[in-house]
Amino acid sequence: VADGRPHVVLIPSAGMGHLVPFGRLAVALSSVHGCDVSVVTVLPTVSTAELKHLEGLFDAFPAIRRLDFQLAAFDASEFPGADAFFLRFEAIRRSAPLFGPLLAGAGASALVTDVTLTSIVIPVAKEMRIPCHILFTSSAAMLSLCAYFPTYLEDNAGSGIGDVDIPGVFRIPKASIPQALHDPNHLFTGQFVENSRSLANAAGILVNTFDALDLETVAALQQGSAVSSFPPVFSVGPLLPVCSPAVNEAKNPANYIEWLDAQPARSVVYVNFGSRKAILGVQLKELAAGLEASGHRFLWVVKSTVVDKDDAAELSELLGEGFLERVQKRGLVTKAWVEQEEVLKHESVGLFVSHCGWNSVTEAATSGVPVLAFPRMGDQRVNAGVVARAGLGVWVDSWSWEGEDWVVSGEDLSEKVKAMMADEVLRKTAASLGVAAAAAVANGGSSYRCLADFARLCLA
Ligand code: BUP
Repeated sequence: VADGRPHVVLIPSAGMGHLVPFGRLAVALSSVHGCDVSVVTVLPTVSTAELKHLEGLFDAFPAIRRLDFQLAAFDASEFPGADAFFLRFEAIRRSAPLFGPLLAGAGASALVTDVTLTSIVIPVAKEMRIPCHILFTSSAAMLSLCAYFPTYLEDNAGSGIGDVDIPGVFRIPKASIPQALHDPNHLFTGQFVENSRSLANAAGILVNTFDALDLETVAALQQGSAVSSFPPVFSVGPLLPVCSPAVNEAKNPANYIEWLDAQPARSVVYVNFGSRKAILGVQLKELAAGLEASGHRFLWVVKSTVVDKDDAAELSELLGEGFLERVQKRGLVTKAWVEQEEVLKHESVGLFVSHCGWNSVTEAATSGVPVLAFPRMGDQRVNAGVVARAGLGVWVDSWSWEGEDWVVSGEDLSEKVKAMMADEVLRKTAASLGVAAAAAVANGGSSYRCLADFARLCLA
């Protein structure tokens, strides 16, 4: 603690879904809640998007310090075919012995680590007597699954994964349990179970959510219904976008904001499945057919590779011959990064077709834009359940993955889009969630107070 200000060191892991909320937390703690903040940074990043995000953050907020972390040598050939982001989690985890010297040099008074690193950072923090908190970057529903999962495995040893009935929360159907967790030998499963077992040793858990989205689940965790002796849970969301041009990427060549400016209010369907996973060619073509058949205007961010650096395919090749020409008057398709918060806030946007990465869900809620949930992997089906329960959107849970070969037909997609664009009740419910989100983070709101309590705790 310097000059009465706590020094909070943030330890994010890989992928935009994890990095974005850490950046937002860094800004909120540093600019609003009187903390000195450092962010542990591993270079090179897995994706270009992460690198640009970090550069923009440090440029725009010089008060936030960058704490470079050199990974230990790591032989990825042990995990043939593994996802690049999971490999990075593992590389950071195996560099655990290097965290002690890094943190000692930094003079940290509190740590906030990503959940993917919990089991390796908490022991280091304990030895150094630094309180270690977690920023959980997904929904409280997913946190409850994470917390309860080790108990579930013990109670159901040898019988495989089925529906998971979380005491005091709700039943998460088998089909919504992240795919990797069905395979006990998966790299992610080992990391997940170890981290889950360590959650109880954290000083506190910050969740990027707010009462109108996740109140009952957070209450169940607080009351110890899901697991006993759970650490305090702070609902601090929605963590607000960092509004600085320096944090935004170089201008998208598609000039999408100018294009949105020219569209009527709430007439555009915005389609973006996140930064983390490629979409099969056959599904891309069905999506194209569905958007075309819906008759609505659309802005579509297409991603066809897992890591953005590898993405060289032409749009015309990906979406089928003649598609771009046929929709050119009412559709804008781009492979480049768009500033999603800016898009969602734009008054021409009336619907968000989303994979339900948790940041995307919180951004839609903040902007009061209805979501057509189209979850694909990981925590996304659990998050889609939150979207549907909170009334933020609609989830057709039969739109499921089947291995990697799932496909939703263009016809089904188009019918759903048409119905949702015409649904005034849904629009009003989503708008009311936007109002609730703004109230939660305003000075004195529930999430504002939780973050202030957390900052005070770091000072103690
Ligand atoms: Br793609 C894309 N613009 O074009 P999620 C993403 N984003 O601003 P993910 C853009 O990246 P996981 C783009 O606003 C959100 O803050 C988006 O996070 C931003 O999904 C973030 O929504 C993406 O959590 O991660 O990246 O698939 O699945 O790990 O949650």
